[in-house]
Amino acid sequence: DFTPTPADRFTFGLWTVGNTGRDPFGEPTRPPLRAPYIVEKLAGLGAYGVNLHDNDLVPIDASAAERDRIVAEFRQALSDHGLVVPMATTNLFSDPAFKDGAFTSADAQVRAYALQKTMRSMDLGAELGAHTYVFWGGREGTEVDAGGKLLSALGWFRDSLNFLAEYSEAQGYGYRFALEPKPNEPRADIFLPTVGSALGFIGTLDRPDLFGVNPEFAHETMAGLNFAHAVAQALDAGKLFHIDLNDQKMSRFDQDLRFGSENLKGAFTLVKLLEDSGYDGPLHFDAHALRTEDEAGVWAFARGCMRTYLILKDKARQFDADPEIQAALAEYHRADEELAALSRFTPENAASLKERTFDRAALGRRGLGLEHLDQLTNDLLFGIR
Ligand code: GCO
Ligand code: MN
Ligand code: MN
Ligand code: MN
Repeated sequence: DFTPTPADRFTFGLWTVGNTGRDPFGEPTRPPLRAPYIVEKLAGLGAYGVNLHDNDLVPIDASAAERDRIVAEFRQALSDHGLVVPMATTNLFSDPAFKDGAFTSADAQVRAYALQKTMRSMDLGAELGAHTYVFWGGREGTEVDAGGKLLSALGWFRDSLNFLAEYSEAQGYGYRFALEPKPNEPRADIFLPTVGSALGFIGTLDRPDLFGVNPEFAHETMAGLNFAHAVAQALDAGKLFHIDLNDQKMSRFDQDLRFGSENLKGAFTLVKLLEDSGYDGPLHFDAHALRTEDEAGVWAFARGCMRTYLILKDKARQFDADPEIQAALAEYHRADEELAALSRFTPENAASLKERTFDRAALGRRGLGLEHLDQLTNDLLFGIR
């Protein structure tokens, strides 16, 4: 009946269900929720885990004693309700000190402070049992490119990530790091704006094996890109370390909509891709309830994210079992053993392929049946198959 259990690996951030509905134009519409209460509620809904930024839990100016008390209370709630913390991350965007970036600030003091804050946050994450550490560089970008940091910024970013990877190894934390790209918001132009950019950058790090990506549905969509294609590229590279699920209208402000609420077919494609790929990491919802909602609406939002995923997962199973859909797929994919063999390079194969005759006109005439297949997919999603 599409009720989630921890085996489904659904996670939420403290900042997601804890979102108070504040936006650039308006005050909060909901009171803040305490972290232990969020843990209790998420566990009750069947989630697997909860993720956090350092300051979602511990205020930036907390004393050491306060920090320890807050963390102890949170750990107690986790163990009482059986929730885990698979991922942790740093808030390097809220404090005014980070207004021009953290690792890519033009100010060496800010860059060093960002390293210090991240090391402390990594300590916290490790204490809570996190194995994945996310870097979302929300403030790592520019409005004024006359500031001249384009060539330096990526180097500063690289040095910081190299430092933090060494720190993790030296401490024995064993983190896997996931870079989360976003094209804009809050900065006009954020560095490493897409999954492809992040994958390219990872190859320039000292320990590329420790780094992967945390793609987000909304972020590629804001850039006008196809999210499933980006995820497929990350999977192909063995770099899908984490994923942020939500929804978004193209080319708009960052909406963080309930998963599947806007682009249902895109969500289906994604779920099918994830399930087919064997991805076994957490399925994290980085989204929040609409500003119009009260607390009941927040839990309706959280239930809806998980329910939609499970329904689409079931649709993916139906898709694979549907004879008419499978026949359409078999029509579309035409394999040829002999040509496959010939396409493995040897000088003889190359010579033979160069001489081969192809019926180009017939290739061009062949209909692929994709209109039919797509409508079958729609019918399946409409629930009439
Ligand atoms: C956003 C981002 C963030 C990050 C978070 C964890 O658009 O605000 O998606 O929510 O995911 O900071 O890294
Ligand atoms: Mn986002
Ligand atoms: Mn967002
Ligand atoms: Mn995110």
